[in-house]
Amino acid sequence: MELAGLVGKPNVGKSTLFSALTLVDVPIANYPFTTKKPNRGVTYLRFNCVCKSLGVKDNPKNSLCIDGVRLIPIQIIDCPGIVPQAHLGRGLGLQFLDEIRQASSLIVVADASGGTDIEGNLVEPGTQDPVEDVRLVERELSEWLLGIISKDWPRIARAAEAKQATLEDEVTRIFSGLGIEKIHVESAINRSELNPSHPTAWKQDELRRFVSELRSLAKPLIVAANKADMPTAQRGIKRLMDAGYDTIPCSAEAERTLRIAAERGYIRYRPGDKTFTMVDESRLTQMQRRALERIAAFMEKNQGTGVQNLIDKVYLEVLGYVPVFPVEDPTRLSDRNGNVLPDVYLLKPGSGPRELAYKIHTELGEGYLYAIDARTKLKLAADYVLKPGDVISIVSAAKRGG
Ligand SMILES: Nc1nc2c(ncn2[C@@H]2O[C@H](COP(=O)(O)OP(=O)(O)OP(=O)(O)O)[C@@H](O)[C@H]2O)c(=O)[nH]1
Ligand SMILES: [Mg+2]
Repeated sequence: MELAGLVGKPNVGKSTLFSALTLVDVPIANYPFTTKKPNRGVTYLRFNCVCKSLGVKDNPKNSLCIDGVRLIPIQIIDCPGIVPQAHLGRGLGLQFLDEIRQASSLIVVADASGGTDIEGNLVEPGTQDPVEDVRLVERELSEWLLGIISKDWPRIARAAEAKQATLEDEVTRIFSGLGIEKIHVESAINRSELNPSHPTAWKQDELRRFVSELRSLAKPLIVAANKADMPTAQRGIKRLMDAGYDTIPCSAEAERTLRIAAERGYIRYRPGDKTFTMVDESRLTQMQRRALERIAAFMEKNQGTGVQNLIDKVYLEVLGYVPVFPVEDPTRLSDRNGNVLPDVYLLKPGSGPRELAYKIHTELGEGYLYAIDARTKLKLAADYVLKPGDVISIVSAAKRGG
């Protein structure tokens, strides 16, 4: 399962967003450091299922398909707040970042309304620049990486110069648990314009520049411009977009209210809907009714709350992951137990059927022979690149898989 990390300065709404996405109840309050330890939960990415276009009548098994929309589970972690100098132990430090080492996406939650200072204290809305919320996280993440590499740097640099190992391999090894790949390391060396054959001469600031390039290549940040329901948020959203960040406006609070109200049967609302409908207004207090009216007005302007959109966009648009349906039997589109379209896998852009095979099972990958497109029943070319919604049957020496 892919893992998404929610990070950001305190009091921006990370836990509200987490709770909206997972319906896990966690403490939420309007002061910094409400969250002391990371919270884990599961949310769902929505992808139009292939069942309709393939004329599948049975409801697909295993992962949920509701009205033709497939729900792909994503694990999500809500982190404690990050303040300036957190890498030196300020606030709650940065140790909790160990929990999101494997994250395939880092979502920086920013307060687009500009109503909290850099430490997360409440200020007059519109007075804080949300771009600073993101810069803070970029700086602290780089310092965190710098801390990891610094310990081993003298040894790595000497070994590389003595040609006992290559610099790229050693750096990749140090960061291996972080999903940083050799290609990222190579590009970061190029971009930071440092001499790879003389790393012992790199100064601390140059090493910092290198890891900061590495961070932006290997761990691209996506910005959730939260509190978009506030009147001052429009300017903040524009600032974030103008600064070049992948920015998705949202109101975590509105989404959380709606999901809870839907769960209790007050309204009809499915995550991602552009609007909601009342079921039984008489059960609501006047305050609840007013709150829902405000949310309805915001959703009309914003085409929804933006929260479900955030998760879908992060994986399918910004990171460009490819949902693929493996099947064992290309005719019946099923696994060996007869479950139709049993699973969906998210693959990195550019992946081929062999990567899919490895993702299903190492053995299947190792014995990989070829793959069949279940739509055409034809064998795929060896260099075939998977597309969203492909239905693939793997033929392997280990077993025929899906
Ligand atoms: N207007 C508005 N307020 C929000 C929204 N999301 C969260 N808040 C409010 O922001 C405050 C902080 O919310 P939390 O979810 O606790 O923030 P956090 O980022 O997890 O904070 P820490 O755990 O302290 O780092 C609370 O008062 C929330 O009600 C939103 O979308 N709109
Ligand atoms: Mg929190």
